[in-house]
Amino acid sequence: MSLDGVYDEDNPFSLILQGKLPSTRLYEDEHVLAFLDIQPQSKGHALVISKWSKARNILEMEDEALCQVMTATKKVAKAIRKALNPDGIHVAQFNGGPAGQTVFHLHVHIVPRWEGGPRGF
Ligand code: DGP
Repeated sequence: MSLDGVYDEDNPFSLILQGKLPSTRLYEDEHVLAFLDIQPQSKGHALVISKWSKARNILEMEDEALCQVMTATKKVAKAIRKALNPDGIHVAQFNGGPAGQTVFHLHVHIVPRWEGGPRGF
């Protein structure tokens, strides 16, 4: 899937927001949701999404939604640090299939990393 195209209301993260797919929720407010990744790269691997934006990637995302997602990302990363005490934290976001994106509802990965563990991505 390239950077062009239309938003698919049946993508997994849309289904989670519609309550049609379960998720392990870590944080939410009226604008964003953070939940655990089902294919974690490490313990505590979380994803942050907008609840209202239909942006597939960062190029499409409204500045307001992007600010909300990134502010929540910082909040969740801090909570993960407190809970799991990692030595580092990846914050990653992919745009388009050739860049590694597989779910086309913009999301930010928060991946805790430990000394001696895999670096991932
Ligand atoms: P990306 O490659 O950036 O598009 O990452 C998509 C991530 O989403 C990948 O790490 C696996 C995860 N994922 C895919 N489907 C689901 C799902 O239904 N639930 C949850 N919690 N995570 C999902």
